[in-house]
Amino acid sequence: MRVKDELGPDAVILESRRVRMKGLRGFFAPLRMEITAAVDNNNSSRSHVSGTLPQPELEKGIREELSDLRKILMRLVQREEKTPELNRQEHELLKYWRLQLEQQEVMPELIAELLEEIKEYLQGEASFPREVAGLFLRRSLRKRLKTVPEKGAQVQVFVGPTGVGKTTTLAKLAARYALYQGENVGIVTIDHYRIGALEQLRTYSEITGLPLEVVMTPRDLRKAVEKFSRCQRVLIDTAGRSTLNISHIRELAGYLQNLPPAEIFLVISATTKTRDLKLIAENFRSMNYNRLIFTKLDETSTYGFLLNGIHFTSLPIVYMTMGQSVPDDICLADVDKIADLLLGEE
Ligand SMILES: Nc1nc2c(ncn2[C@@H]2O[C@H](COP(=O)(O)OP(=O)(O)OP(=O)(O)O)[C@@H](O)[C@H]2O)c(=O)[nH]1
Ligand SMILES: [Mg+2]
Repeated sequence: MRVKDELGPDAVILESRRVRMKGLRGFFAPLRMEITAAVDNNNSSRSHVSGTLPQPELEKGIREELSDLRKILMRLVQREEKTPELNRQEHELLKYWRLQLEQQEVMPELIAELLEEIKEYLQGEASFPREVAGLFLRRSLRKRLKTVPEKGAQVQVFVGPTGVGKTTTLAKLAARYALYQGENVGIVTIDHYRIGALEQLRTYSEITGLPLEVVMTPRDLRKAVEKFSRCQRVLIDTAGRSTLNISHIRELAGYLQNLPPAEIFLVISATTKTRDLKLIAENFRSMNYNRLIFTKLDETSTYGFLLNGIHFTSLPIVYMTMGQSVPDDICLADVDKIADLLLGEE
C-alpha cells in the first residue's frame, strides 16, 4: 500500500527482501522489508521503499526459522540416542572378532591393529552383520598373509630348530617334484651330527631312487651343488640347531655362504610358542632364510602362529605340512585357507 501511496497506482514491485538495520541497534530491532519498485510510465523511475516487516510476514518468518531449528534439534537428539546403541553394537561386533583372534592365539598387538582396521571400514556404522565385519577382517588378513607362487628356486635349503620336520618336509617335496612334476632331483645333506639322520635320508633316497650326496665341509657342499647343476632341483638338508645355540647356527650359516641364489626355508613347527617364534626368527637370521614353512599343523587347533610368524619375519609362507605321511601331508600355503583357519570358517 505504501508503494502505491508513494509512487502512484502504476507502481510495480520488482523485488522485496528482509534486511536488518545496520549497527548494534539493528541487531535488536525487528527486520525491515526492503522493496524495489518501478513505475511503468514513459519517464520510468525506480525507488526504494523500506519499512518494518508487516506482522503476518514477520510471524511467517519466525515460524519458518523455528521449524528449521526444531528439525536440527530433533536430528541432534536422535543422534544422541543412537550413539550409545551404535557403540554397543560396535563393541559387540569387535568383541566377537577379538575373541575369535584371541582363541587363535594371534598376538595382542596384531589383534589391536586388525580391530582398528575393521573399525575404519565400519566408519561408525555398526549395524553391519557380523559376517560383513568378518569380510572386512578377511581383507585385512589377506593384506598381511604373504605367499608366493609354487614354481620355486632350483636350489632349496631347509634350516631351523631341532625336530621340526626339516628332513621329512624335504622328502615330501623331493617326491612331489620327482613324481608329480617329473623333475630331476638331487638331494644333499650336511647333517652328519645326529645319529640316524643319514639313515633317515638314505631310506627316502632309496625309496624314491633320487641321488644323495653327504657333505662334511662348505667346500664339499659347493661341489655337490655343482655336481647336481643339471638337476631341476637340488634340495639341501641341514642339521637341526637349538635356537639358543647361536654359535652352532653361525657355523651352519658358514656352509651356505657361497651357494648360488637359493630358497632358504626356515622350517618352524606349528606348536611353537609365540615368544619362541620371535626368538627363532631372530636367532636364525644369520642363515639368511627367505621363506617360511610351517609344519605339524595337525598337532594344533590354533593358527595365530601363521600370522605371528609372518609378522616377526616379514616373509611369505610357502608350504604347510599336516602329518607324517610322505609325500602326502604337505600343501602350498593359500591365503584364503589360512584366513579360513584364523576366522574359524574352515
Ligand atoms: N604330526 C606331524 N609330525 C611331523 C610332521 N612333519 C614331520 N613330523 C615328524 O616330526 C618328527 C621329526 O621329523 P624330522 O623330519 O626328522 O625333523 P628334523 O627337523 O629333520 O629333525 P632334526 O634333523 O633332528 O633337526 C618325525 O617323527 C616326523 O615324522 C607333520 O607335519 N606333522
Ligand atoms: Mg633332519
